[in-house]
Amino acid sequence: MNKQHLLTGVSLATAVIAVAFACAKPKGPAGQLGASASVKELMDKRKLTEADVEAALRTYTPGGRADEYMILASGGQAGQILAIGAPSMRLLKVIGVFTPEPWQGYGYGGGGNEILAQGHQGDQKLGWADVHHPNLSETKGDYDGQFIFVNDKANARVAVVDLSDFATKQIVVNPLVSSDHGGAFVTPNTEYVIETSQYPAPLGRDYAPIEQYKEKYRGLAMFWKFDRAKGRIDQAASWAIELPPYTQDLADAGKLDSDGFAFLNSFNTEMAIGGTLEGKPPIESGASQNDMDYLHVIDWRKAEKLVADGKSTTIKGVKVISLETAANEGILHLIGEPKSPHGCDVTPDGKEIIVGGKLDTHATSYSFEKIKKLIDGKQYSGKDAYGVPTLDFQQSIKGQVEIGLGPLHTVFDNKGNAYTSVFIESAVAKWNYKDMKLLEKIPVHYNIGHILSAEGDTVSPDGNYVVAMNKMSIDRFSPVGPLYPQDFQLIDIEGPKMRLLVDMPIGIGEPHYSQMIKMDKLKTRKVYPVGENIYTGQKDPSATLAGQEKIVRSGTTVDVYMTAIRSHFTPDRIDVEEGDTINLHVTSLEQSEDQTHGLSFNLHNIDLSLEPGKHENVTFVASKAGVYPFYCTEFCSALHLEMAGYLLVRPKGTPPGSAAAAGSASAAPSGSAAPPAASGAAPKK
Ligand code: K7E
Ligand code: CUA
Repeated sequence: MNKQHLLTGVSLATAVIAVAFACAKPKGPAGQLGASASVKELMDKRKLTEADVEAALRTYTPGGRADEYMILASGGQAGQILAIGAPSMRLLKVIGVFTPEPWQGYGYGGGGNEILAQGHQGDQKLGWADVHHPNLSETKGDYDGQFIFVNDKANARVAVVDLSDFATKQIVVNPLVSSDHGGAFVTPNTEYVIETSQYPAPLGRDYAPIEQYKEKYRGLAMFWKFDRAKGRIDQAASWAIELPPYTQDLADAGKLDSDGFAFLNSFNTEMAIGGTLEGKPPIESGASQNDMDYLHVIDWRKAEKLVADGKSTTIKGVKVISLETAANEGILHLIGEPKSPHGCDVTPDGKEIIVGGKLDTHATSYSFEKIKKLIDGKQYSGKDAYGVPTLDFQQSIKGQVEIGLGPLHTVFDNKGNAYTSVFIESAVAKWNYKDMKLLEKIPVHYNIGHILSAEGDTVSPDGNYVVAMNKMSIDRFSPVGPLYPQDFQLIDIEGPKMRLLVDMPIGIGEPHYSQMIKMDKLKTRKVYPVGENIYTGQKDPSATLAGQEKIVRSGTTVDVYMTAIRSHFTPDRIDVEEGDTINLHVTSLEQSEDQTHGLSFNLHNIDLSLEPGKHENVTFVASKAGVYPFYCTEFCSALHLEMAGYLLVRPKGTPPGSAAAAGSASAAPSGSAAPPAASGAAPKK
């Protein structure tokens, strides 16, 4: 290593290391190396610089100590959400959201199947999603730690995850559009979860020839009404606004001064429709002709009132404010924005909207005050092709800052600084949005997409960390084949200079966005009350307590009321006939923290996770005669391997306990092979 650097480096690191050395004075037997020598030796051996050691001291979090923050990151194509501790950047959990997740028993027979089924579309049983933007629920513009919402760009869906148990409780399908992007953004009191479309298509998902793009294809802003008491989106109370077929992109909700408004940008106002084989320009270049696209300014409170007054039409069961009404009633205004815009981020005070253009070198700050004045005075610069009033760009902006090539997304600290991801340059640009000055740039590795900051989308960001979410990671990690992990880079922004602290590989998908919440805002449950159905939040009607276990047969239907507790299932034998339908109801009787059981059935694609108290219901058909072991899949106790049982499926027409069923010539004793608690042919309740 560079000894020169060690000797001459004058930095905080020196002090920090000196302290570390001092604190690590040896207490061991004489003859051992002094601690300072051994730390230096370690640094030599591991080729660590002072900066490395300082970064380690700032991020290392010993076991038993909680991280200060949690990052809730999009799982990208995995369709999940990742929970990551910060500053340690340790992965805590991958939450099953749109994609079945076997460890959590999500989508392998239990109640998670019903949640996933909410997201199916017609005959399409979707088994994945392209998750882009997780958004935490807010109260008065501050993360409240209760819920997180995410959108599925590929299939226009939004999911609700309850942060009291980190489980997905609802998936809603947008019946009007086929893809989304500007989502899932919440209004400051989570009145609405906003989801805006990406690729225009006929509303209601009907067919229209692409040649009728301008007449028939449309964009949309969906306002999903959130019922906080129920913890679910209320689909019947949700509504939408029809938008022109500009490819709407990111969105953000206004706050404080701009509360009641939503902002979304767009690209392809050229309305290019491709046709490369037909000799037309590809969408990519067709969509990049104009120097300006349109920032959409939506007055959602006004829109809400119009819907309440019945001034909407209904498409596929959703109340929709038509483009014409939106234009005429002052719901929607458009302002030019340069060039191929992507990010659209409202400042913590709600006074400005920052837009980054992928093919631009500026970040542009729009002044909400100016916009509001123009709207209130009806000072329009004109109208777009659909009759939507437009506002003059120069009169709407506060200014522009030259920050580098390919600015995308912007987050904020508590000192009036903005941090913009600069994609083409692979950098984070720090600039002050009060006096519009570029302050500093730091390289990141590589091709940064989104950026996140601690409590960054609230009215009061913390100002200590940002994370660069990089698309590429060449030379950053050990090779794992041609598909490289993405790279999260934690950056310390507390001091006058930004400092890169640590890289975290994300090996599950392309996370687009994430949010970072103070850990102490999360009020997480440790166990469920015995018998809770976590998908309804109620005690399940089939919850089974100790001593109530039974098997109830009614014709070809067999109801099994089962309990699980260290280290047995009761009953542990289920004797049925080929073709029988089994309704399995299983309750974990555990109430000790972290005492989870699993329940899997051989060859039936059933795998449940039974956290303490949890109840699950599974229905399946015993379609083929045979002997199917079931067992606990969590190593729960010393006798975990013994936590097992048998599903015995007799060939059709074979009476219970019949030795003939086994092909034996000898007579079998009569009687039932069902467990002692079986109650015969009692009708299903
Ligand atoms: Cu990848 Cu927000 Cu979908 Cu930008 S988006 S990077
Ligand atoms: Cu229960 Cu292993």
